[in-house]
Amino acid sequence: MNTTESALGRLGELAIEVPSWAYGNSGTRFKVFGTPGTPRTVQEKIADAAKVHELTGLAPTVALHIPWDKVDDYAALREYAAGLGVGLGTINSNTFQDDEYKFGSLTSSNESVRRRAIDHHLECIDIMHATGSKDLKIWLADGTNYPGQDDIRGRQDRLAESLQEIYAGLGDEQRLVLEYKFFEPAFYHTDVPDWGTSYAQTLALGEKAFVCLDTGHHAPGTNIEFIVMQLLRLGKLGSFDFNSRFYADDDLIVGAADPFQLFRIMHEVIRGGGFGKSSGKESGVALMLDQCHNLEEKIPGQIRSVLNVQEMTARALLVDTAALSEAQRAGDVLAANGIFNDAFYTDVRPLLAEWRESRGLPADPMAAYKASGYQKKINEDRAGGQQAGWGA
Ligand code: PSV
Ligand code: MN
Repeated sequence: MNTTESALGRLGELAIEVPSWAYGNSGTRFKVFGTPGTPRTVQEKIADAAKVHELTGLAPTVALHIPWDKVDDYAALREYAAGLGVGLGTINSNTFQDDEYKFGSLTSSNESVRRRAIDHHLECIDIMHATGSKDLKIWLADGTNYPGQDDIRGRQDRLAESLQEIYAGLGDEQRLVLEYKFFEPAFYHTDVPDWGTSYAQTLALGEKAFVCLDTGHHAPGTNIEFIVMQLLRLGKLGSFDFNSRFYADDDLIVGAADPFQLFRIMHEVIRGGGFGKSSGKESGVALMLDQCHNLEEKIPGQIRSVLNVQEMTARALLVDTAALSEAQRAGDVLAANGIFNDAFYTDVRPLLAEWRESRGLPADPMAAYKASGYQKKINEDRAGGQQAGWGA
């Protein structure tokens, strides 16, 4: 086995979680476009996600968003998903769409609003027991728009208290991941703006609490792979929300805007023990997509996304780490940079096509989807009813 083959051998460990909301309609605050074939129910979203997994072998689980994906019987939903060959993954809470949360949720100074937000999370944990989900993902829209609008320290203290109560409700195998975002919908301050705040809050909670890094939630120019390295070093990187951005939180296809950044991130993930299995144990870092397909078709948009992650993971696996360390130790700046870039510039697409075929998958999943007739079928079958939308 040559070095390329043995490095790429680890590719089988790659598993990417897809978000149910990527299959629904989405848009901007200006317009949400409807599209033929869009799911009307969570079952139809799961069926679309299962198609992505069937053609790529990369997306074995689907994340749900509550209440968007609320059903009466979660055990039945789990069985339905299993029947299609996928599992139910992360449960995302939602405290950003009810009028009550206008001034905050887990940080609110209004005790009944804060109670409502905590109870919503406890309900999410109950759902996780029925779905078999491991992670509760919390992203808060909490923040203020104007200096002086509220007591930012008091809000931080209430956040800590609320999180403690939610954390206490977790089962032994369950985890809480706290996502940070530096702006939007609040524009002056947000209550969990950065990895430092998420780290401090999750550290105070305990070993079942981790940070979620959404690649679209940083100021332009931020060195995201540095944050990845640091959180792995501290043992607090729980999950990713992958997407790409040109300007703000654009939620575009991961790897579309800056494949080199995705490569650099995957390099740190692999190096820091955040990839796949080491000594038979899962790394504990969940790779999830958090994207919206406003203009492009949604299912091929998701297929392209998981393939992009696979491609950059393959390139990152090809970094000659021994040669890189040697060049680094020797202080040979250009040699080290050259070794790093050699891996990035390697065209792994033919190898990946072979890799897929050897596993009974289509060599070209995008083409296989086009040829499958699935889109035509759902366009016809899903006439009528209320199409699922991002909800805003
Ligand atoms: C917020 O921008 C966010 O990244 C959170 O993960 C939400 O749950 C998700 O987007 C909704 O699309
Ligand atoms: Mn996110």
